[in-house]
Amino acid sequence: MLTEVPQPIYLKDYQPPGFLIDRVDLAFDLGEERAAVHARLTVRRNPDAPPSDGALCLNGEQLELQSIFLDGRPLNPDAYALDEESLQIRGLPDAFVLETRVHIRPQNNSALEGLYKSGGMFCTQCEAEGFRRITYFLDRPDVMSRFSTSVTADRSRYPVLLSNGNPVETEELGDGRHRVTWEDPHPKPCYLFALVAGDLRHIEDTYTTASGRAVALRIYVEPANIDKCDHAMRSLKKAMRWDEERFGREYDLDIYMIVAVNDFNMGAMENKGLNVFNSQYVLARPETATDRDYQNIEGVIAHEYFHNWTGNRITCRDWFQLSLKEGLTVFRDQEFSADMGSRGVKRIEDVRILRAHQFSEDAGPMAHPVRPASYIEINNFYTVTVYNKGAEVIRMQRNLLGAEGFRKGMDLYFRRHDGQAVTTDDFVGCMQDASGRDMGQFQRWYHQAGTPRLGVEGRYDEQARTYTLEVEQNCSETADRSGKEPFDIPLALGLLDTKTGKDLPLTLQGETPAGATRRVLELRQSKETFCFVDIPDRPVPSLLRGFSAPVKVSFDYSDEDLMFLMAHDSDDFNRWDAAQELAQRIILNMVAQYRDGRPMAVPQGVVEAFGTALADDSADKNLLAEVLHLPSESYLGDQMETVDVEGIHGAREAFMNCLAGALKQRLIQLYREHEEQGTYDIQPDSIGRRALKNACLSYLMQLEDPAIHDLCAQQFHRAHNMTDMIAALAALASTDCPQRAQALEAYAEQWKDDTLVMNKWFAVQAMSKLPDVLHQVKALMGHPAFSITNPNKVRSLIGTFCSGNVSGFHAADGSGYDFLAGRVLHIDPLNPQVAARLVRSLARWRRYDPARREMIKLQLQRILEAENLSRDVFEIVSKSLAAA
Ligand code: 7ML
Ligand code: ZN
Repeated sequence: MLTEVPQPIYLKDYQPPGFLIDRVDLAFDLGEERAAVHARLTVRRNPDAPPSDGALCLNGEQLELQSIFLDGRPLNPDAYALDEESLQIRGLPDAFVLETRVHIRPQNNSALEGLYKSGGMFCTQCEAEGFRRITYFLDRPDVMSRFSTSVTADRSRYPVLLSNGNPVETEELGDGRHRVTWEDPHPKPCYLFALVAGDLRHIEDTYTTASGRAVALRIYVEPANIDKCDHAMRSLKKAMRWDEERFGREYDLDIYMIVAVNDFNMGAMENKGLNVFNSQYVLARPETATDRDYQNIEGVIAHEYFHNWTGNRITCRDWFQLSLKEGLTVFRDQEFSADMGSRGVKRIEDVRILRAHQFSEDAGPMAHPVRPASYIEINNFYTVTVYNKGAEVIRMQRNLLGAEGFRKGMDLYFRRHDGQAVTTDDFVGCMQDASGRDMGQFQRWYHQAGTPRLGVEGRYDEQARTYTLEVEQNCSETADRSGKEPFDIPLALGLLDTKTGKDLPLTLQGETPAGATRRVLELRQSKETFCFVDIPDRPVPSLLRGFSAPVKVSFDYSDEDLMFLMAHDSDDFNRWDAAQELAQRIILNMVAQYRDGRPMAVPQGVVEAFGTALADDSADKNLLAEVLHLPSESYLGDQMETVDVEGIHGAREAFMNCLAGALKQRLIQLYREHEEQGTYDIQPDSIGRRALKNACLSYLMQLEDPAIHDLCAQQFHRAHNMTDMIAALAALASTDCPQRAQALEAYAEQWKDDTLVMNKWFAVQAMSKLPDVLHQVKALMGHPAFSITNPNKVRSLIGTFCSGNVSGFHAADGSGYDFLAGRVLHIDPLNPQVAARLVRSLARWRRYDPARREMIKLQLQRILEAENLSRDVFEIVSKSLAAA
């Protein structure tokens, strides 16, 4: 906790470690009051270290040192020094064995970093710097060691004792206690260490690798959840097969274990051979989990599995390189999900997240490059920029090198760096060496923050039958002040013939025609010109197909151009994007009309364009549901000079209302045609049917029509799956009708014993559009199913309200801001990571009107004045207040 002003750590100060730790032998003795940890470290000086004072400085926090031995002898007290964060030892030989024994208090660990208790079980979370709360160690990823771990605990309370690698010994100790010893043959950084002890059941399966080795697969859960593991197991096997087929990567141990825990700060963790998961990314049955949950589970299981190669075997040199493993692994899990379901829909979902969260991060006070240059608290850098923009930066390399060149680069990366701790420069170096393409300029994507904007102009020359595109790139200054030189940008595009709606063959001046209708142009200069020949008429350009780079594009499309693209573009993504752009444009116009006291109007042609989209019976239902899913209020706000909270809410509601009213009959028809039939499955077509039906329902529920309220309540009460149940409940929760309270009560009664299902109940109420939502949220904090120490509960109720419910949170009286600041101050001493995530909702205060700006600023100042603020919250709040 904060004693002086926390100081940043800089990438430029990186030094290799002075010592290496080849072996670690850990012995845990788990008790009800405390745990004793014995560590035996086999240490030697690092031959590649720069000259230093020769002292060994081990990280350690909140440890009670009991004893310390050097080469078997107690260490003289004046040979070492202890402070709050470290243990320093002087006068050491070149190689030695250091033994420490410490006590720690997992029962009191509410920060959920290091060793802690979740319900009745012990578990660990060590990334990024949690291992230093377990024992004294060089807690940095470039120190890789062979681990053995013995765990001793009461047998009846903790029948299952797990750690990384393979079990090598089991002992009954006679006094009601038992011990299991594990050995991990693969050297690893300590952030991949894991331990689990508890009363757990598991399901088991086997996987035979491409080379014919059998791997035991186990998923461990609390006994009550044993019937919710099958989907996770199927997902794991699919991920293992996919990584063999697509990347030639096989699993490398005899056993792979996943444990689901209820108290977890993040989504999951890739500990070697022993993944620990937030239970919401493991447990699913049709009655308890939505289609989205099923997809998330498949994606997160894959993500953690893929880390075995991209993260564990090849790891990060330091935490500035976090995107080396995270950007790459997100890219891999996105590709996997695209192959498992619909590629076009997956791309839309991923870009929606990137635009809504990463573009907004880049434009605010927390902007940072994919490879940051400094940080105060590394936990604050597990961001959409490092993860999702990092994945886009990988995808661009594939777009530039082609699938084959990229695969060669990946093969080289695995060959060259297996077993090492490396940098993002090393990764790009492999892409360059394998392809021969100069990637020097491309590196700027890693080092410069900010979202480039492409200003595109098109000129048609009737005489010459040429179409010339001028592309100018710009990137505004960001809060981190990383300079802005032109980026190396792959721009995929096509040109549509206005007569036929078909793609034209693309030939650049001076080329021989090759017939390609989609091309990737490479932009390197701040201004580039491309001249296409043999173009029969003024075409409509389809720019940035598939979102080939994480940039914003401006082109002077007319409404008619957008409707044309919406109807004809051969690129699924751009067809959807044209609809989004059109809806955004109309809604923002309506905001201006509303502000000026004019009536809000939706052009008839726009209603018809959406009607035409809905009329197409052959359309992919998932894609159609995405078209109906309008840009969110917060994304619309990002597009304005100053966010107009009431205007955006009013305009977006009015736009939906207008479509719902005009297209009512068709929406009802589509709803009826896609009602539940037969048994539930998660085939893309079934998911699409539900997505489309529930999108129709949410439009229809805008109409304040009692018959539709009944229809919605009926769907709720008859639903056999959670997708349909929660869609109906969410619509009711925002509607002032008699069916609302009834449904909410019935749900709570049915699901009061299922903690994950109750999280959805909190979230739909936190999203309510009704005026007393904050009052409800406050009341729900007193509900027996709520807990302020459980991150999932806090995110479902408080997080959903503060980041998902724009008009509720930004209520004009500032009550939402006061509420959030109070919760942050309450949670920070318990769990700084969770508090720091929540407080981000206040970070972009300068975007609002003067009255809101002042109120948010006061709350930020109130937080900053608190005593003992964590570094986590301090960094976000101080940067929010500082950036101009
Ligand atoms: C991203 C994770 C963390 C933080 C998981 C924690 C992880 C670090 C961990 C995509 C899919 C699933 C989880 C996450 C995520 C934020 C997000 N190493 O594996 O990256
Ligand atoms: Zn990850």
